Amino acid sequence: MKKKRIVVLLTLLIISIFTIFIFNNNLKTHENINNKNSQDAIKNNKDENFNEEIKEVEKTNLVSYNGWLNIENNTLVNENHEKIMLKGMSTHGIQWYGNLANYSMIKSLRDEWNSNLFRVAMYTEQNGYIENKELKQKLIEIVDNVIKLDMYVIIDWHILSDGDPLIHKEEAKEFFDEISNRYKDYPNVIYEICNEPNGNITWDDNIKPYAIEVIDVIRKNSKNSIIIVGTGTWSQDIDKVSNNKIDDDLVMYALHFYSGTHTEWLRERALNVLNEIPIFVSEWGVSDLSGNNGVYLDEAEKWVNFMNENNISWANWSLSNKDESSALLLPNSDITEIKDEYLSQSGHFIKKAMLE
Ligand code: IDC
Repeated sequence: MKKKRIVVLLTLLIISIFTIFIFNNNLKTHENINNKNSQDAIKNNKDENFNEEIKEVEKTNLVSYNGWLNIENNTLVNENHEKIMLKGMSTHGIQWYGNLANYSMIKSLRDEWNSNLFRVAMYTEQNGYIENKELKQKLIEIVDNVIKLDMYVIIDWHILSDGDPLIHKEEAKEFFDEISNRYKDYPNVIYEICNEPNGNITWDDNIKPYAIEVIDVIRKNSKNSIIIVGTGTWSQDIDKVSNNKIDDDLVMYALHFYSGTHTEWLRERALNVLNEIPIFVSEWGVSDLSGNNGVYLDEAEKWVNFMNENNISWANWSLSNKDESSALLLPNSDITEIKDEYLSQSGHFIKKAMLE
C-alpha cells in the first residue's frame, strides 16, 4: 500500500516538473517571436545578436533608454519627448582608417567619454564606395558593433570631391535601399545622405531634388529614422533651406564647421535659423578646413558652448592617427582603446567636450 502511494506521488511530481518545463519553454518561444523585428528587441535587451553589451552600462543617454528619436521645436528629443544631445566621434574615411573603428575602441569611447554617438564616414570617391564596393561590408561591421554597444550611429554617404550629390544618385538610392532595409528595426541608425555638397550647385536645383528621391527610398523601409541632409558650400549654407524645406518631419540639416576657419559669422547664421530648421553638426573639427594647420581651441570652445546652449548634437572629425591636427590620436599610435597618452591636442580637447 505504502509503495503504491510513493509511486503515485513520484509520478505526479514528474508530471508537474514536465509541465512546468513545457510551459516555460513556450513562454520563451513566445517572447522570441514577439521580439523579432521589433524595436522592443533593443529595449528589452533580448535580441541575442545585438545586445550583449547593454547590461554593463545603464546609461540614460543610450538607445535602450531613449528609443526612436524625434524632432520637436526643431531639436532632437527622445521617445518620452525629453531633449537629447548626441555626441561622438566620426571616423576618418573608412577606406583608410576603418580599422581604428573597432569594437573595443568604440566601447571605450562610450564607457570612458560618455559618448552616445558614432559616425561612419563612407567616402563615395577617393577610392571610396563607388570604386570599392567592399567598403559596404566594412561599414556594416562597424554599424553592427555600434548597435551592439547601444549607441546611436550615423551612416554617412561621404560625398566630397563629387560636390554635386546628383552625380552618384543612383548608387546612393541602391545603397540606402539595402541598408535601410537591413536596419529598419533599429532606432540606433541615423542616415546622412550627402556629407558636403559643394561647387557650382544649389539647394533648390541639386541638393533638394536628390534628397527627395533618396529619402523616398529610405522611407519605404523606415518611417521613423532621423535623416540628415547636407547643405551647400560644404554644409554651411543652412540659410538656403528655411524657405524650401523638405516635407518630412524627421529630417535635419547639416552644419559643418572647422574652428580655424569658421567663426562667429557661421554661428550667427545658425542662430538665425535655429527656430526654423533642426540642425545637426554631423562633422566638425578643431583645425582649419583642410583638417590640418594647427588647433584653434579658443574658437572651438565657443562652438562647444554654442552647441551645448542650443542642444545641438555633434560628431567630431576624426577618429584617426593621421599626422594632421584634426586627428584624435597621435600619429601612428596603434591602439584599440582610448588612452590619454595617445591623445593629440585635439583629442584632449574633445575628451573634455564630450564629458561636459
Ligand atoms: C579630410 C581629411 C584628410 C583627407 C581629405 C580628403 O582630414 O586627411 O586628405 O579629407 O579626403 C571636410 C570633409 C572631410 C575632410 C575634412 C578636413 O568632410 O572629409 O577630411 N573636412 O578637410 N569638410 C570640411 C573639412
